[in-house]
Formats: sequence, structure tokens, C-alpha cells
Amino acid sequence: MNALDSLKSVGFDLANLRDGTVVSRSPIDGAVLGYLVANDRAGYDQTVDQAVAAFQQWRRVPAPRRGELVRLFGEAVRRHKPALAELITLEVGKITSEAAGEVQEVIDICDFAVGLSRQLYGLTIASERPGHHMQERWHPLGPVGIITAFNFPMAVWSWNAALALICGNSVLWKPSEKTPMTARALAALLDDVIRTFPEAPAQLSSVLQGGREVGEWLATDARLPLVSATGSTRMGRDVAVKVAGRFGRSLLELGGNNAMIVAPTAHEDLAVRAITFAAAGTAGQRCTTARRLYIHSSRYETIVARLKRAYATLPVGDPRAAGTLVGPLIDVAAFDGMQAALEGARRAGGHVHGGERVDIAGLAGHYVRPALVELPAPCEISDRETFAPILYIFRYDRIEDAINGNNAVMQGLSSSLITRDLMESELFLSAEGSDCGIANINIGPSGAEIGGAFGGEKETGGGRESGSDAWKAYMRRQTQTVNYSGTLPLAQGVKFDVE
Ligand code: UN1
Repeated sequence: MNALDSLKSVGFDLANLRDGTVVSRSPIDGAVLGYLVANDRAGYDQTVDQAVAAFQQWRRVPAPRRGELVRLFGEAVRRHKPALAELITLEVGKITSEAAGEVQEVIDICDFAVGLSRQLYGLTIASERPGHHMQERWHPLGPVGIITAFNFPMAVWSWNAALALICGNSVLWKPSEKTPMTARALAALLDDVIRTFPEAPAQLSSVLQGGREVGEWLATDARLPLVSATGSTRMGRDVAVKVAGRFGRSLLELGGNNAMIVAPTAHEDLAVRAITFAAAGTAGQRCTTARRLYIHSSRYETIVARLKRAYATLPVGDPRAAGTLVGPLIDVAAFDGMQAALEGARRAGGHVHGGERVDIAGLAGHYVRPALVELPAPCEISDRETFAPILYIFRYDRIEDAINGNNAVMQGLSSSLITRDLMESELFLSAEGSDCGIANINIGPSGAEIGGAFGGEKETGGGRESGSDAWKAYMRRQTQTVNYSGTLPLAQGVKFDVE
């Protein structure tokens, strides 16, 4: 039996998904997995109206009950983990272990959200007026638009949706055009839970399939107080401006150009493993992928030699096969973008190792050997994010210079330092250190756990999703003052006596 068959119980069957203009293609071999119908404007408007009505009903349900819905959804995801992981592998080309890891991330955020549903704490505040008290309360916000990218086609939606749902909101999901099926399957699981949950309105969650225009409808739609968008900086800029134009809120998780620093005291084996996973894992298609590497002069030759050896033998191929560590790029555009970046790096004086196409017998996907590029200095090419496995390598002598290099790009998502020197690690984590949303010591920049707030500064967009107090973005804050004194003393000592 095919692992995907388990999803037939919730009505998801690729064999029945043959109509529509949204096509799902596997990067493994280019095969068409199925077709889905795109939303037209009228269908979109109706869906949002229903999401508004669903919100008005859902916000009245006590938060711990809302948590119960998310708990049941997390249980369903647990039961169908192999099927969901297989679908990610088919539609995105992730190796089996990473696809399962992504589904685990969905389960983890559900667990987190369930606990949080009993902890949406507000403050009590001391009032300066006698016989008054003040408090801060968090209320549900409204329908939340969620735009996701192809590379984490389930996890990123779940970070947003699990929190939005326990916060009392309805959710509308516009998945990447490259991953419509994973969205369809995960949403089918949630719908199945919603159907049997007495207090949950049917339209609590919906998926809006289609292209760029759907993202624009969401961004300009005043019925949506919050739009959370993950993807390229170009897309995010567009969404941010449109949402701000109507005084909506946006939560952005955009490009990364993450650096790693290998210090004189670095543990060598740990460094090589951390770099290789962070730079070549997921075929370099994480927003947290390590793209720039600063190695201390005293370690440069040894570490580069070991990386070259590790890279030369990385098993590239069918992501379904046991032992494969690097699957295909998502599509031909990603392959062309990678080749163009390598060409640009050569022109800037870079020394390129690897990066060539790898032919995998019988598979028409775009497979590449991850590339190492030794560069004399940062250049326009290394300053930008190319969504492919390319690691630009620089040499440094002073830790301050490596930290400056880490910070000298427009993106600010993640960063890491491999060191056993306490002074260096504390400097890196201090106010004068890394300027990114995520700063790690002795691990690479990728593979974050859901418990921390996830996101970054500068062109990464400033949003925080997932753990910590990221839930506050999905609620509205109300400051409340209650007077139980029977008189009316005014704040700031103001006198305003009326006869
Ligand atoms: C992304 O690439 O958009 O930290 C998300 C990580 C994963 C999430 C990446 N937990 O690498």
C-alpha cells in the first residue's frame, strides 16, 4: 500500500484531482501529480465573507476549547505523518528524513498552541487614580491571510494557523503555486477535524489556490486585519506596502542570507557537519540555509579541504532513496538562477568547486552538486540570496571583522558562530554582535525549533512567527480602565468640575 492512501479517509486522493489550471509537478522527475481549480475573484470574495462570519462565531468559543480543536488536528497529523511526509517529498523533493522533520514541526507547533490556549495572559496595571484598576486584554483579531512559500509547504502555514486558531481567528491560506497538493492534503485533515467539532464553523479554515493575483487580493482586502507572508523580499515588499496602505498589519518572513563564522577554537568535526547540513541540506532551499562562511585564517585551509571532500561525496539523487542527502532543486528556474550566480561569482574572482548538474538515471529533475565558492571579498552576488546550494567562503583575522561581515548584508534572518571561546560567543550574542533575528553558537543557522520566535530583521521583514510570544501578532490588545470609586478623579491631576 502506498503511504498516501491513508489520506483517502479524509477525502484526499491524487487520482481524483485531475481538473483545474493549478498544476502540481514533482521536482523529482517532472511528473504531474495532479491539478486543482484556481479561485476566481467571485469565489475569493465569497470565501472571505464566510471567513469573516466564521471568525465572529469562533471568537466566542473559550480559548482552551479552541486549543482542543488544534490538539485534535495535531493528533490527526501524527496519524498521517508518513503520508504527509511522502507528499512533501513528491511535491518539493525533500529527502524522507527532512520531509518527516517538517511534518514533525507541524505536530510540535500544535502541541505548543494547545498549551498556549490556556496562557493568553494579559497584564494588570496599577492605576494612578483611587478606586480604579487597569488591565490589558488580548482579543481575537479577525480572519488571517497566510501566504506561504514552496520550501516549507506545511510547517510555515501551521506556525501561523495553529496560533491564529487558538487566538480565536479564522484562517485563509494561499500556498505557493508550486505546492498546491501539500496544502490541499493538510487542509483536508483540518477540515475533517472541524467537521466533527461542535463549536467550529465550517469555514474556519480555507485554501485559496491560484497565482500572484490571490496574494494581491489578500494584501488589499480590508476584511483581513493581518496578512502573514513568507517568501522572497520582492514579494514581501509588495505585500507590506499594500497592507500598510490600508493600515492592516503584516507579518513578514522574507529572504535570508545567513552567515556562519568558524573561529580559531572551533571543533573541526562539528564545524564541518554543521556547515554541510546548513549549506547543502534541503538542497540549499531553506530561508535559513547557510550561504556565507567566514573562516579564521588559522583554520582556513584545513576546513576548506574537509568541506571539499565532504561535498564531493554528498549523495545527490532521488530523495525517496535511502542514503540520499541532497534531492532536486524545485524547478528549472532555480537551476538557471544557481548557474547564473556561479557565473557571476567566477567573474568576481571566485573559485568555484562543484555546482554542476548531476544526471540521475531515469529522473528528469534538476539535480546539482552543491557548490563551494572561495571569494576574495564579498560582492554583489554574495550579498544577495540565491535559493540554491551555494556557499560563499571568506577568510578573516579578527572576530570583529567577521561579525561586521555577518551584518553587512540587507537580510537579517539567521547567523551562527562555531567557537569554544566564551569571549567570542558572548560578543557575537551581545548588542554589538549579530544583527539577525536568530543567532546560534555551535550549531548552523538552520533547523530552528518551534519554541523560539522565528524571523529576522532588515529585509527579512521584522516579523516573528511560531514560539515565544509570537501569538500576540494574531490578537488585538485592549487597555481597559475600570472605576469602582463612585467619584471621578481625573488622571494627571486634571480638574474639570461641573455643577
Ligand atoms: C523556511 O525556510 O522558510 O529553521 C523555514 C529552519 C526550519 C524552518 C525554515 N525550522 O530551518
